[in-house]
Amino acid sequence: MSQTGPAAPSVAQLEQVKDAVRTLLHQPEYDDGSAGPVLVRLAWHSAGTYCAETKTGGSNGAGMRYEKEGGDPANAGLAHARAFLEPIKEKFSWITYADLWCLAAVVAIKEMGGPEIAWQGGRTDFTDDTKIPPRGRLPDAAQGSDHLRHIFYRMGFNDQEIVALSGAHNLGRCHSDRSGFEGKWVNNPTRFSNQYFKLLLAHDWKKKKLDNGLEQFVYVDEEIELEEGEKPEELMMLPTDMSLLSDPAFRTWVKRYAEDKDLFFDHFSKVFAKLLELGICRDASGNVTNAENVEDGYKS
Ligand code: HIF
Repeated sequence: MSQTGPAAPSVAQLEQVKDAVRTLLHQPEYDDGSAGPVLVRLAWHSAGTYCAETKTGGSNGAGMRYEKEGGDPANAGLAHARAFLEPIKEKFSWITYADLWCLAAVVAIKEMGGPEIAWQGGRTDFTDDTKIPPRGRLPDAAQGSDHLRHIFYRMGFNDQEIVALSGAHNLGRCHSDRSGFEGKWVNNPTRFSNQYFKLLLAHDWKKKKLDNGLEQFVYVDEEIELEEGEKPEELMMLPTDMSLLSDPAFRTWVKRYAEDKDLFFDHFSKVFAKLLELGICRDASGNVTNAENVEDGYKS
């Protein structure tokens, strides 16, 4: 039997939460001064466990609150994002963690200069860890295009959508104590733009082996004039990022998004909205129908 979820919050209630997220984004002591990028990664990892065939995983449940999912090495560092949001959850206890994580990413992307992304609430939080899917569903950055297709086709995305999503690596950075990779993709990692695609195409990225044995790709702008004592800035790409260049079907979209920021924003907005809806079943009025009966598993 399917039931509808809790009553939808009013527009004013939602605005209060969005305002609170906007305020917390400013974190001068953290990374590049913004909580935005890690909040985007939190939302993506909450949704990116989805499997279209078995209808398991996805953004319902907020499973990362449990060790089974939160302790997955693929989610290393996301405790920071969850901690940033905790005071908001305390203040607005009516919103579920699952909704808050997705909404925070939508607010963050917009605040960082990105597009408006359609968002619908109604997700519920698991009350135990039994519905959490097995680990191993998130992508491994050390691999290539076959792996990307395997992971993202499982969620129901196509090649164009994979490339559009990838533009989110315009934001944030890699941390040696989280993924083991190091550095940021673009010079300004708290500004959403199509710079990631432009840089991918513009530079001759060189393979660099890190002390931990991982390989990433780097570019150092040697032309740039430096002040005394300043070190040239090194930008990075993951092996998975580089596979967007070497794979012809992916590369076509990299070029289009590098040339046309509006097209990228339009496609990104649609595909990120789709990502956040993974695993959420709604009736014709938009009410979530898998929210209250998660104990029975996902039913479409
Ligand atoms: Fe990421 N991603 N991602 N990612 N990601 C990292 C960081 C961010 C992959 C690997 C990594 C997407 C896809 C993929 C963000 C957003 C998105 C890191 C570094 C790795 C290794 C983590 C760390 O060390 O802190 C792989 C292999 C992906 C498949 C292509 C999405 C499209 C690009 C879906 C997406 O939205 C964001 C934002 C960050 C920055 C986090 C931060 O803390 O700054």
